[in-house]
Amino acid sequence: MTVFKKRVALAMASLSLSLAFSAPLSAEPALAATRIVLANFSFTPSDLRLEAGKPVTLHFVNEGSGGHNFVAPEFFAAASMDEAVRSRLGKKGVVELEKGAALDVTLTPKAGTYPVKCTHFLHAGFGMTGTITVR
Ligand SMILES: [Cu+2]
Repeated sequence: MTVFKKRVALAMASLSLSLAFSAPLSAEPALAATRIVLANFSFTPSDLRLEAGKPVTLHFVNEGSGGHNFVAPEFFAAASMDEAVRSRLGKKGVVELEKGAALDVTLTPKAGTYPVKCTHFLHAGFGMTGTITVR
């Protein structure tokens, strides 16, 4: 076997292994999902409500005519999530989306009330603000 073939075989083996692990177990309840729409100039819902300690996937979609973001530094800092997800959001806790873009963020929220805003120029003043309430 050439080195290349060995590497391919190894990659295939680890791929099937990770697929096996990522396949949902039928006994486990489905992960809760919440859709959050960014538009000109609003968040829907603007009063996001989540359950403390319960993992959830936040599905962000930008349906606006330009770029928008969802900035909630305190909320993301308090929540637990994979390091890869945390580094995607950055230290300031920003979901940045170009027009038409979407992003899934899976996390476990911590109880509290957190402000949200879009930090694009003037967007918060036009109404792109909201709150996240975690109970
Ligand atoms: Cu905006």
